[in-house]
Amino acid sequence: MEIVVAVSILSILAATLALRAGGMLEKGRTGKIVQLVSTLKTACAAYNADTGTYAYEYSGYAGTHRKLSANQTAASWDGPYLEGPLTHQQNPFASGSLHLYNTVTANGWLTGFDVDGDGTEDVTSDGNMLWLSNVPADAAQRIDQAIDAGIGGTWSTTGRVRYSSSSKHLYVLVYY
Ligand SMILES: [Ca+2]
Ligand SMILES: [Ca+2]
Repeated sequence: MEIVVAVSILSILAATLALRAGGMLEKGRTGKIVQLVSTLKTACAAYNADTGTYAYEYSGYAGTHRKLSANQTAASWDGPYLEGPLTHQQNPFASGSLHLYNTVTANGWLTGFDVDGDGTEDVTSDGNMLWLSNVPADAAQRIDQAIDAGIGGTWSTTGRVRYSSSSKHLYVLVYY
């Protein structure tokens, strides 16, 4: 009888610890993306101040497609603006990828961002948009809460963070 009770308590403890570890892992992933957005915002602002244009940075591409991390020939370019290239591994979700675009409508995924949540899109062309694939809905919502706190409307369609539950794509307006 006592052994049964002890085993039950142990399995409850193990389950609790596993849950807590899962929660911490999830928080770590969310934090990594929020941190990446902050780093990219600083880099994009500096690039824009120097060149008057919006940078793009595609993970896994050659230097000509990595305006923030690879040397560019334009005289006004004064980077690198990132410590290293943007890499697929900076998307912490399994098999996920990511790119930074210089338009918020990249690949026709979006028509724009309703930054203030009033129902009208405010940024519809030029701007830096970070795209991430394979983002689970619960993680997307946590990232939204971290960046879009207090913005009205539906969390997945308003503010600087947008999410498509069908494609599992997360879109973050980094700089505009
Ligand atoms: Ca608006
Ligand atoms: Ca949002």
